[in-house]
Amino acid sequence: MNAFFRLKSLSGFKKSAYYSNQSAINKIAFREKSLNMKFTTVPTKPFLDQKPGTSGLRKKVKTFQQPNYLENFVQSIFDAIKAPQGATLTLGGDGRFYNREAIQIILRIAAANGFGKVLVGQGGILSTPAASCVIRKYKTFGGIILSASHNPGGPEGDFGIKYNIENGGPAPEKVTESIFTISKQISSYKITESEEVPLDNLGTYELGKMQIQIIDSVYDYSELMESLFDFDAIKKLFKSGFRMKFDAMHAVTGPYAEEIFIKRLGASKDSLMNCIPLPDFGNGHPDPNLTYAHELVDILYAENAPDFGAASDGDGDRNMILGRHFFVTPSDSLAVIAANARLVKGYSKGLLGVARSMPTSAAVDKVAEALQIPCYETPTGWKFFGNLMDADKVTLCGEESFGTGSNHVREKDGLWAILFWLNILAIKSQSVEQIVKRHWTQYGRNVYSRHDYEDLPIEIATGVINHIRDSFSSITARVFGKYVVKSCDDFSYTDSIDGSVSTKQGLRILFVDGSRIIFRLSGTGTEGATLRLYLEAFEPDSAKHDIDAQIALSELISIAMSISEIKERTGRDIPTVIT
Ligand code: VG1
Ligand code: CO
Repeated sequence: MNAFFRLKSLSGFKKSAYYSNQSAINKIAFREKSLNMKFTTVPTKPFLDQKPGTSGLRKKVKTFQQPNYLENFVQSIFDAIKAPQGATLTLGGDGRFYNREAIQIILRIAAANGFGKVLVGQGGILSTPAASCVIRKYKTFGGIILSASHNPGGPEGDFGIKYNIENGGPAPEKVTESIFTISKQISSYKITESEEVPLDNLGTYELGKMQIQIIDSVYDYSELMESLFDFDAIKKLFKSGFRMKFDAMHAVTGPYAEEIFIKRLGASKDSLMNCIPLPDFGNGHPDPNLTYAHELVDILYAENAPDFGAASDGDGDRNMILGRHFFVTPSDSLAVIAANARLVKGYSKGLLGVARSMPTSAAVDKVAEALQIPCYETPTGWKFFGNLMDADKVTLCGEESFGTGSNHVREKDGLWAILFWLNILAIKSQSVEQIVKRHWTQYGRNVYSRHDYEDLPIEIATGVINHIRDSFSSITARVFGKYVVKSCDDFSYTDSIDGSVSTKQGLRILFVDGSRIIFRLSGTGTEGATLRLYLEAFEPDSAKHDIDAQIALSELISIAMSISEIKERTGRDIPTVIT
């Protein structure tokens, strides 16, 4: 045993006892005398590029590995949040390359900054929704999540870090702005000296006065899921011969999926694929969409395809839903979940309201109207939903970018969405395709697609955006084929709870018939710029619902091309990714 921390093994405790005997464990751990720690204050110089984007600070691993880069940002977080002495922090990540090293550094900085306790996911792993669950369940002051979500990992890949507040959700803009301001002025950080903290065994360690508790977050998260969904009904569904294929894409949800689908729900072992988390995601791109999850897509479109397919992303907050030979757009998935929520145990009392990000299709708006509940439109990024959920204004939230979630945590939640669908399927005895098509017949179809142009030179991408904004006055009221422009704007949002205003959240071209073209630049990339084009057209006529989205949207796509001059300005004939 080294000089700086002591392990109290919990192997004598059963899992359930582990949680109910929390205070007993603490007492045992504290029987050991705290050791004197050697704190150091290290002088540093600011990096000027530590501005958090849509979801935390994301950079190349190599950037994070520079001396003091991570340390500066973590100290800036701690300076910004001003946690009281002795506060508890949650810490974990998606397991990507550099996760373990970063956790060791953060623990030592946390100890030097006066935290009393850190809850760390076993092996340093916590999916984003599980981290949100842990922050809420154990009422920790906040949490640090290490993830670059669906961005590729490995030594040449991406790394990321974000701070979540005590409600379990991403820090709002006023906090991320304060972190950025501090990061530009930082002159030193505090750190303790320590040997490596073992992260793999459940147990409690002492690092000076700070306690480190390695927790089994798979258990906490699975319990939460079991409280929301009818596991018996889903078990019966699997017993009846229903076949599923879930692709964890070698990212964080593998262990969670094993516990929930195999152990608790009795699905067969071959229901899961790519469930071993790897630091480089098996050299893949853990983004659950038709392009990057093609291995799963091929299975679901093969002859003897399973009934249901699903995937989640690097940090487990995104989901993709597939039926046999059928893809459910995330916007439709949100609408179907909202329309069927009352069938599901945890939501049987109905929904308080729903919220979607601005570029997400208005399919859920139609459901909200029918249910006579409020529907909110927020800027892109989950951080804008937190206030609405905390104020009990909404139960469900969603984004077109494969993110769906509810007020059970304050993050989008991939496995939650998949379980929601399984629960609906167990009750309705209809196929995924039937459920979606009947939904369209009832509410009309919001035909939707997103085209991404990745890795563009930044000046060219901003040039496209500026050009579109400049043409607003000349295109308003103009007629393009069967479409008439109603209005154009740069979306701005005023939070109805705290009054904060977020401007420049995406360029909207709105048409008289409700169709929309939206352009915005991504805030999660680490190289060049990604230009996103979102397209939506409403089709009330069920005789036309079977049409392929790209064909149905072809006229809007050419209008978008002509207004934006994307092809001329970028030299790209086709988008990098279409979802
Ligand atoms: C993208 C998505 C956005 C999502 C964000 C974080 O942001 O469009 O809807 O909230 O990623 O998701 P951007 O700025 O690149 O468009 V995740 O799973 O990457 O944390
Ligand atoms: Co993610």
